[in-house]
Amino acid sequence: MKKDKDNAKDKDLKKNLSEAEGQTMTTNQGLKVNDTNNSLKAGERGATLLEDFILREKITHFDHERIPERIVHARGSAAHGIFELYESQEKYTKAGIFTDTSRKTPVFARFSTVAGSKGSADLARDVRGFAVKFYTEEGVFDLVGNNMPIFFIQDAMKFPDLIHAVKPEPHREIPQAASAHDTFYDFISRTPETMHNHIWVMSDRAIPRSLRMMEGFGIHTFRLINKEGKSHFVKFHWKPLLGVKSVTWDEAVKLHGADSDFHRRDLWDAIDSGQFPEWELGLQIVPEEDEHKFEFDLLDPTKLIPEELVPVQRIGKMTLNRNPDNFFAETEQVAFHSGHIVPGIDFSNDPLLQGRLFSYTDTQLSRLGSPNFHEIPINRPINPVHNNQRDGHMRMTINKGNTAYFPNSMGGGCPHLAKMADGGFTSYEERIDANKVRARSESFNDHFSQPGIFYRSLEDWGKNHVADAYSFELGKCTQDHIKERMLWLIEKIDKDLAKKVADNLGLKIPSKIEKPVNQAIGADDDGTKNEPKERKDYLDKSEALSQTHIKTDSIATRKIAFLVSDGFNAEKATAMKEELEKKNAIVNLVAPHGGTVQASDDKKHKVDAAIMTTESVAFDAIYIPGGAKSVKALKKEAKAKKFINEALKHCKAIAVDTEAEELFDETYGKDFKDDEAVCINKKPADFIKAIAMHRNWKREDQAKMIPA
Ligand code: HDD
Repeated sequence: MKKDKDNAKDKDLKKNLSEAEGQTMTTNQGLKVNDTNNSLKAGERGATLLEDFILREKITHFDHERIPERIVHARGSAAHGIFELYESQEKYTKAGIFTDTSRKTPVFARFSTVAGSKGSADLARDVRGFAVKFYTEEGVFDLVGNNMPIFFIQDAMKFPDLIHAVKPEPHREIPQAASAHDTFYDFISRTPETMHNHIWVMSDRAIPRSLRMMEGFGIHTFRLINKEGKSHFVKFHWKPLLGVKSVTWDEAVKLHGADSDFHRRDLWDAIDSGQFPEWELGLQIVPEEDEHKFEFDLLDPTKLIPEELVPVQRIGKMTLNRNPDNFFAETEQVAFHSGHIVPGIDFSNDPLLQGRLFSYTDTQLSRLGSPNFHEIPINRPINPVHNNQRDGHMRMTINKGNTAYFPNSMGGGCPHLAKMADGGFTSYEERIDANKVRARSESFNDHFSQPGIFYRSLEDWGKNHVADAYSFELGKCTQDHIKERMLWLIEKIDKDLAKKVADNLGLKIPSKIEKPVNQAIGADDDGTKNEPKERKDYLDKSEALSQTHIKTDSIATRKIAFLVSDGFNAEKATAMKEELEKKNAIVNLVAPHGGTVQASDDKKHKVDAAIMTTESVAFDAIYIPGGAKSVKALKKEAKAKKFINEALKHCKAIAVDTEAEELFDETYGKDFKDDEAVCINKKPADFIKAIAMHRNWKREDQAKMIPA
């Protein structure tokens, strides 16, 4: 897909673009500068004069360059793109983006981790934020979701507690971007509603291979409102066309050091090379009259609607096709808000969503520093803004006229109000007749059934990874009573899982824990109203919850390391490269030294990475071409063997030419020659098939023994 020249947001942003090419340097006041290296001094050896306004301007601006990082989701990467609708959804909604198939709605999507600071590593075990700003003709619509379909808590009132528990412990600011510590588990073991989101975080979903290979979810139940004013409940889904793929925990840990910007780089490079990431937008629609037909409450954000019960209808596609021009101006200053909606979309009473509606504008006031943050180019809508809000810090708009109130006659009654028929927004008229109470519905009390469905839906390897993750995380905690409480809760989800984790921790699963189980709920009279219910297995499995439900044979953008040295077999390597590149994979020559390597055809080939500057975790697969001299040189490189051993351990595809087998035999490769994803002297097509598997998990039990 080509970049869309008519993208209205791109045009709008152009008004603020600044390019220095061919321009003279000036101060912020436009004064031409002829020396930016030396301050004004009394004599060449000082002292510096206070008069030096050029020095003062430069230093003052620098001193104030930083703004507070986001309180959560501080680490993020973003891109521009468009959303296109397949088919009108007017039956359900009057929103233009969901009814007008001729539109290409500009979007800006930001992906993030939750717990870490702005400079933390991309591969932290964490939920990923998945926030999309749609610049629609009727105003901005933000879908501020995550890569998991449920949330940790049921009421926004608990959000500060959750975040305080997961962030680094306050006395010594440790650990960074990690949930594996006492305060987090102290909190969640006393808050059983967290168990569903938590088991997702223990799964491979929390360590994606790429931001381009993860699903997105709006999480809450929202409403769609059609022209007749009829409401349907809706859940939003993003389905990645590249499938849902993850790395192993061992890779994640190694990537922290090898390339802590792994996801950011991957997103940037893919878009830069024209391999635009794509997601289909899916809707799960529930008619109002079916609100109470489920085993769970639609307003409870710790529950998903299994796709077996309500299928996801794919209604359109988002394509990210342009990298930002400036990280700070766009990715850092973008301000999302789940309360930014357009006519045709409305909220439900989900108590988590209701609280979010307050938080997002509020946080921008300290983060971006002014109620005028909507004027920042990345945040302003593409349609005109007119109202009587005025002034404030850093106001950009120059409002003309002498009226800033409504109603008025002196301003001709303008800006005038919009009738509903002309797109004026009115909230859905839901009837509410209730007592004012500070309480939680008992329909929110089931915390173990859906984590059970999720766990049972995983493949065996996925289940093993969950057990390993719980064992790692709890193993990092120091307090046994916290671990035991967690074991008691995990057993409510799945007995075998709890047993495995308990064995790894060297602890026993307690048969009972002190009451009340659920301390997250207020002290209601006898403390039992919101005690968690026993698990109910109303669904054994849901295929959509396993990573393999989105099938793809694509190897596009997969990175393949060719391990070579001088004298490598040019003919074979070139043939392999051509086939891989036809499928849009990326080939990198990795050699013992930088510069170039001379192949068997005497031609010089540019080395993409000297082996000491990279690691096998940065690649999806390895190919070792033959060439006696090259193989001999690689045999002397311990790092080349480490490369191969790690790729084997991480269950990746490896192709080896016959001539290179003697190198392979000096690694643990010798024990894996019959492996489905190890291609010894096979055709490129076989290797491509092996790469498309993403990982040969069947290898994992044996590969775990490799001490790499
Ligand atoms: Fe939130 C940022 C997603 C609950 C308060 N949130 C933020 C971002 C994402 C989410 C993706 C980063 C947006 C960006 O890229 O700039 N948050 C969620 C989801 C939630 C959720 C999916 C539950 C379903 N959040 C939530 C609650 C509260 C907040 C309950 C407070 C009551 N979230 C915030 C915030 C942030 C934020 C403090 C920090 C930076 C920002 O808003 O702009 O207001």
